[in-house]
Amino acid sequence: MASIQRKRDRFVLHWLDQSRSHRIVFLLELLDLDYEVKVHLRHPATWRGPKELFKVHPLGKSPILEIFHGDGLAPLVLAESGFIVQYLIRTYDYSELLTPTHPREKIQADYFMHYAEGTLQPLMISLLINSAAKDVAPRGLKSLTKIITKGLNNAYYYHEWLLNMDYLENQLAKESSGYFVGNKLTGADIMLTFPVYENIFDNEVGIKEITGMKEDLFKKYPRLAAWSMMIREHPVYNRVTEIMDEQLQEYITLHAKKKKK
Ligand SMILES: N[C@@H](CCC(=O)N[C@@H](CS)C(=O)NCC(=O)O)C(=O)O
Repeated sequence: MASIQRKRDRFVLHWLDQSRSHRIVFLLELLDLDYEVKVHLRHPATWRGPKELFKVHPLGKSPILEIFHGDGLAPLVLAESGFIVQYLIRTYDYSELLTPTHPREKIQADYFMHYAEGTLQPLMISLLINSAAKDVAPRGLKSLTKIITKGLNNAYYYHEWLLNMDYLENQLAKESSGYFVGNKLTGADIMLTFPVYENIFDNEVGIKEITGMKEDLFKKYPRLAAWSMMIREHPVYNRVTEIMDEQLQEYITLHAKKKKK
């Protein structure tokens, strides 16, 4: 009975361009759920999200997922990617498409869903902020800022990032299936699409710039590279990229027309 009711649930995803929210569309498509995407755009200069996001959640971040249960009540509003992914898989993965069968693998998949935002992503953000510090430093202090932030990165963040890259490469070697947990795509892979595929392997020039890494990423981490290519070529991931490119274009055209009026 409960699952029949859940099948009627409708979802509204607050999606921001070039953000973590892409992986939620990937999951909604994989689970074949009845969803709609509300497009939000970053401010071109500050790169921050728009104030409309604050109307949906007090932190004004994306992704935010609204779940309508068709009972006339206010929607359930979920934030935090890892939590959203875990909740959607636990509640709506009726055919266990993304749910590991072995209890230990379920725990391991849950761990990686938290690890992606709890450990890996903050390191990436710190590296990014340090590399951007010189751009906001006053003229005359740019070189000094660069020396200081490079020092911080080499003493901590870059070292930690390398430790995490080795950890993830070894995890893929241990599983030997091409996936992070067990022998199929799970929430772990979905959560890692953003930091590993989007931020690193689909951004080779950018990641070299923010980390200062000289080696060839694809040679140093062949398993992570192969996993990233598997994500890039995944038919549903591809479809989601096409859907979102289209929606983004529609949104831009509509807003350009509104501005002209
Ligand atoms: N840990 C949160 C982070 C959310 C977050 O920082 N989202 C970014 C997009 S990737 C955002 O909304 N940035 C816009 C802003 O901070 O103004 C999650 O995983 O959902």
